[in-house]
Amino acid sequence: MEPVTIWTYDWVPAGPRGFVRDLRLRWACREAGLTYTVATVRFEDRETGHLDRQPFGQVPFLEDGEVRLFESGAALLHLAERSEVLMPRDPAGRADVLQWTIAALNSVELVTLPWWYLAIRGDADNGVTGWMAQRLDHLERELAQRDWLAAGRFTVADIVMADVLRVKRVRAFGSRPATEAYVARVTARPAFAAALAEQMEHFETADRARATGGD
Ligand SMILES: N[C@@H](CCC(=O)N[C@@H](CS)C(=O)NCC(=O)O)C(=O)O
Repeated sequence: MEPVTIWTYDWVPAGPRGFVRDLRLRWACREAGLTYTVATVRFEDRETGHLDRQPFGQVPFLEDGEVRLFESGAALLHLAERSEVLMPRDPAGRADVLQWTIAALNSVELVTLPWWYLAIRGDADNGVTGWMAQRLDHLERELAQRDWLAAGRFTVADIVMADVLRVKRVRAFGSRPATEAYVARVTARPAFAAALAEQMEHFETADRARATGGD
């Protein structure tokens, strides 16, 4: 099988390193044993340089033969179609994975992202806090009942949910032991550690190239 291509930025400032969402795709490919190459667009050109591939000028996006996908969730579900490791094939298990993947993005990240955005601007006690706490409390109740989110085993839904929840600041208030254990369990997977190390190395290599005028 041809490798898929994961697109990310050539470089980003230190802050977002380790959290750029190409990590989700690297992680999924590693879990599934899918080979991939990484291609880059210039960070400085993000508003203009690749709008044909990502209409919001963001990363990641994915190429798999004729298939081109933006949105990390869409790209992950595409990878899950390629490997049963990421999503079971029985209708009930598949449906469970789909609903929890969308829930991670559209019910949890939908709230954690604006909260985080306000918090890093010094407004941690903002109007979104109660909303986020409520969402995390509901999730805590779910996670207290099982080790993995969907289909009774690790799936792509865990990649997205753990990636959303591993932002420490988001979990820094309230006591949610099942959520803590869940994030620790999912991020203890070797494929996560390898994807994280690879992303850090990618941007450190870019630092070195820029320092020597290689950009
Ligand atoms: N919903 C999108 C969000 C993508 C996103 O926020 N990407 C960040 C990097 S992790 C980005 O490109 N930020 C730069 C920008 O928004 O200009 C997805 O999941 O793919």
